[in-house]
Amino acid sequence: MSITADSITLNSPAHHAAAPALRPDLRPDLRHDWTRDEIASLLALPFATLIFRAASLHRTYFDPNEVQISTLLSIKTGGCPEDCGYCPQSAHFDAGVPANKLMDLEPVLHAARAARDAGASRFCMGAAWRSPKDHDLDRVAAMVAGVKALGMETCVTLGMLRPDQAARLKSAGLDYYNHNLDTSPEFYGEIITTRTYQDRLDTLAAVRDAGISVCCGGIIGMGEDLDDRAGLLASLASLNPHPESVPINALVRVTGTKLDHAAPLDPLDFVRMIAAARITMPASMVRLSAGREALSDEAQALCFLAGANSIFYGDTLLTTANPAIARDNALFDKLGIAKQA
Ligand code: SAM
Ligand code: DTB
Ligand code: SF4
Repeated sequence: MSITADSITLNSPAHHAAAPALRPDLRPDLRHDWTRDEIASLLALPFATLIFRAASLHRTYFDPNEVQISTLLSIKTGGCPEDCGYCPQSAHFDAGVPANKLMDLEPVLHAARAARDAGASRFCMGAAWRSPKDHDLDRVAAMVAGVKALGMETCVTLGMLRPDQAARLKSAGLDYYNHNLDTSPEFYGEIITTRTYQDRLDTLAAVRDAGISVCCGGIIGMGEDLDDRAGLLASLASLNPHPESVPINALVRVTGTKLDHAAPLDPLDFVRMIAAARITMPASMVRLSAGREALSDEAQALCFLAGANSIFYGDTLLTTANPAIARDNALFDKLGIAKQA
């Protein structure tokens, strides 16, 4: 059975329920040939049509009333040599974030246990590095093994990786590596000059080749246009397989960074980006990441409707504010959302 909405043909839940034996990579919704123009057209659809289409696909792949709770910990904060224009941890800006050393193992495991006890099933550790030094990687590998032993899904984001470093993390039990493309290839140079788009793609290939799941997304609200947003999604969806996890961040404007004065993002454009990510990568986790602190409950509800199925939970992301746990719990209660086990 198919439904036609404004000339777009949808596969209904009934259609998918009738074909459970299809391999995920053979399912008709999983395309790797999305063009930028097609995605720009998606982003510009009438809002109700876009959300309907995204929500319909969402429920063919996921329980729409379940959201995964992740907790982030900055295991090495500040003093980063890269010049990412959005980032308070870059040493190129004075955003009041002091440079710290890599944390010891025990406090990291303590934080992971606390996150697990608060309901998180995924623990993501971030380090403000261009790329990890091998002796630091051994210490991070011990953290990964320790968090994994607590029964949590593990993710780290450490900058650029060589293939042998990815293999080292895989053998420690790492589930996901986060490394974002951030924006379109064309707009990228406006934001970052110290590493190239191709550097990022090379790291993603090393992660994929090591057998680690890929977590890769980007940021909107940096002054990019709709075409750049489409270009980011086209780059992500061209990866084969799709990243299993796609964080969509709204810029958190931090005083002292290059993008401090970027124009504010319309929350409905954030919802549109979530919806287009869901449509172009329907089987991936779409993570409603940085920027939730500035979103109303109503805007977040629209993001969940549009296909977001993961949030970061806890008062801080890496260095910036995130909604308080009590507010998130109240929102989940109001919406009837369950935390994914
Ligand atoms: N240093 C590593 C790297 O960039 O490869 C990992 C940590 S980095 C902080 C992880 C991601 O956080 C960035 O790729 C970016 O997408 C996001 N991010 C950083 N600062 C942000 C901000 N102010 N607003 C929104 N997202 C941000
Ligand atoms: C991602 O895409 N967003 C998270 C996670 N990956 C590591 C990080 C957001 C960081 C926001 C800025 C900060 O708190 O420093
Ligand atoms: Fe460094 Fe990552 Fe921040 Fe870029 S985003 S400055 S690489 S910590």
